[in-house]
Amino acid sequence: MKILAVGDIHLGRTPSRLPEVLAHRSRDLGPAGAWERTVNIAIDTGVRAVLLAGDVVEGENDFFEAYRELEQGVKRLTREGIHVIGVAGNHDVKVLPRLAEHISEFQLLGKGGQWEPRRIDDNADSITFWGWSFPRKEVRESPLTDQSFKAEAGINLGLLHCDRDAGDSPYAPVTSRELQRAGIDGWLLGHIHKPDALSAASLNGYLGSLTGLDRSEAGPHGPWLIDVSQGRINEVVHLPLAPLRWEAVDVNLDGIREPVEAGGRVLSALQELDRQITEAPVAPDLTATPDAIGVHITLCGRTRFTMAVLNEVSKRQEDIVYTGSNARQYFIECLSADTRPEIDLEELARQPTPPGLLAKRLLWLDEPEGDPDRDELVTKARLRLREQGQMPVWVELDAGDPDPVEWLRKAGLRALDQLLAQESDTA
Ligand SMILES: [Mn+2]
Repeated sequence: MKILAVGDIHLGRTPSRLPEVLAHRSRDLGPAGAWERTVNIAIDTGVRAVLLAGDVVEGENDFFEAYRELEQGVKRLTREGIHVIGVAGNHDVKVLPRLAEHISEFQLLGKGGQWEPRRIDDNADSITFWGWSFPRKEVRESPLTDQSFKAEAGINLGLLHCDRDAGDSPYAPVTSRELQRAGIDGWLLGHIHKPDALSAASLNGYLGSLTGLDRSEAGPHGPWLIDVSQGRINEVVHLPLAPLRWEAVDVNLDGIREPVEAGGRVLSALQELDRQITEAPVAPDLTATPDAIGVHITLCGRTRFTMAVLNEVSKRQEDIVYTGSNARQYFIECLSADTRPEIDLEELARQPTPPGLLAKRLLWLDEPEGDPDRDELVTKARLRLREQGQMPVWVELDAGDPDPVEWLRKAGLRALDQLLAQESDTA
């Protein structure tokens, strides 16, 4: 018996930062498109049930859109005899139960924070799903405290939206230990969008968002195909079918002689990425690759053309920069630089010029902690960064203290680049 387990979908969310040329495909490239593909693959592979681990819907305001998308999928699945079973997460605590009232085929488990089992079986096997839904937006106590499962015959799996090992969290905090000691065969978890490495030997963890919602959710995303036979979990396969994927790529500019050469380097990096995506192992007979890739390019290596290349490449940010196999379209979602100057810092540091003084300070950064020059520079920077970080406009971000050494190095190298470019302009 096969089932398909789906993490956070967030219907209603549209992919941000799509380039102009892809804007008309925002539905198909976003959560709704990923859900449609999930339904297709569930039908094609003949699963018995599709499981939704909460945050199916982005929020209250997305009722109508979510209704349209969810209903369509649920109807198609149930027509094929496929169960659709879900729990509510913190995002859809109210909206998912309301949708369930209108889509009678959708089976919401664990309403009001009460654990509830649902058993499905075929001639040979049976699986019991134990589900718990968020009763309110914030739940500060573990849903597993005082909970014991009377495991049924066959396989027993938990379906839960929760914050694992996150301490004092308002989103149903649980510990790995609680999950392990629950006495069931596995856990299909929602909430954290980065998928765990699930396997037949260890089916206990986060399914990950169905599609990466922004560049912080890079890499393969999609549902998990789980095969149960002869009373055991036989196979667990991640199907990276999200139509849009985010990837980070380093483009090394070592040795380019003029800025236009960077174009070839970008292209080679994207070709290599496309090869990896195409060749990544997926279950046989299943096509599950993305249509579009939003790339975060970081320029690296030693070069004196960083600024020129940034300017040149950023002009292409609204275009498709490369079309890979299966007409897969690549666009540059974000561009940053972590390059080093071509020049010899040691030699430059001996010169009594502004670039020389800057080079000297960059070299101090490479010294170990305890070096007086290095420590003084870093301490000053830390204070200045903290001052900035406490300004009302940034406080909300709650991003913690940045690493002063990294900031100094990046800012210093960039300034050095510009200083040297000015010198060569006037020379
Ligand atoms: Mn979520």
